[in-house]
Amino acid sequence: MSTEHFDDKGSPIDNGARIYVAGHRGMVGSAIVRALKQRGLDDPIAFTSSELDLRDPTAVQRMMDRERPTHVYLAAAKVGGIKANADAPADFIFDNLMIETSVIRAAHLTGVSKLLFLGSSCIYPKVTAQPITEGQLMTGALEPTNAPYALAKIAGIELCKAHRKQHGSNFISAMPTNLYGPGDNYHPTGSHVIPALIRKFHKAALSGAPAVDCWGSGTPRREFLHVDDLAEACLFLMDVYNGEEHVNVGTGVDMSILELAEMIAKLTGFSGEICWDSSQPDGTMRKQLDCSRIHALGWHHQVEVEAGLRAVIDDYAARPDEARSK
Ligand code: GFB
Repeated sequence: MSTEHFDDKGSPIDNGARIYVAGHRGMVGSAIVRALKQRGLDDPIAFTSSELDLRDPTAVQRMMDRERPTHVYLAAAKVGGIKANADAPADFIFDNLMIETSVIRAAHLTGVSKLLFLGSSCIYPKVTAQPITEGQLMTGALEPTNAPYALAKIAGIELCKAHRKQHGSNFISAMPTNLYGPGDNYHPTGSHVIPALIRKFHKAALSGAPAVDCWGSGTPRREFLHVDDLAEACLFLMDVYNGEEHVNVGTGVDMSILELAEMIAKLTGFSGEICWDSSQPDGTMRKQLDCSRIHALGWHHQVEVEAGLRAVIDDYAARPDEARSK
């Protein structure tokens, strides 16, 4: 294992740690909580958005002063699929900037030992060499459908780096690829592609509909990571990584949206036609991550896409009708 990114500040989380998970009700935060519990750690410090508005720096500082966490997972974010981003760009940049600024600043002011900030693979240029290494950040223009969100996430990386540089804070950043898994958002238009297609194909299979409409051309490629794998990567990085540079987290394997649609059709039992609605955006054509850095540290994903999708679809199909819209 390379030690070039290590310094003497990091120490694995133990039972003396006071862990705060920001965003514990979201898909990523709840997976981190599951992973912490699997390790036998106590329930982390956590607040719902009605108990604490993370966009409010004063409220966040008050909470940090009171709770004095030692380790922070910053998994809270406003997230959504390609259309949600395009429809509400102001919310995506404002909410994310405010959350990051409030939590990272308060973590510094209360002397948090270590903080892990979570970003997204959309931080990279729209057109760039594949697979994408961490060093390709800010080497080209962003994808317009999610530039406000991406810029907020880039600001989060820089906030961590700046606090490290100026104050010696051990704040690290992880950039996951497209995620899926338990706790995903199945909103018909606001969700990401996996829950959107599960919802559409499952419904069509049940009703015997002859065709399902998918967005765009089907040719863009995406890399999909199960959120439980991401949670393990977060705990792993919290234990071993103390570097300034952000770390890509993915599988290293991508697939076209057409291939994804065919896989979800098969798994949901839909045998009709798959149609492509060219009035909807494709977004970036490819954003496959180079995961050499985290692989060299010793982490690899465990869940392959087909097995992960099967489990998620089984869970979705077993829900009562009214719970499928959530
Ligand atoms: O997952 P998704 O919404 O987000 O879309 P992005 C991925 C691809 O799936 C796009 C296509 O090419 C969509 O056109 N697609 C096909 C669909 N059918 C559907 C559908 O019914 N619903 C959806 N949602 N997509 C997001 C960013 O980009 O990814 C965020 O906007 C973030 O900022 C996130 O980075 C991970 O991968 O294009």
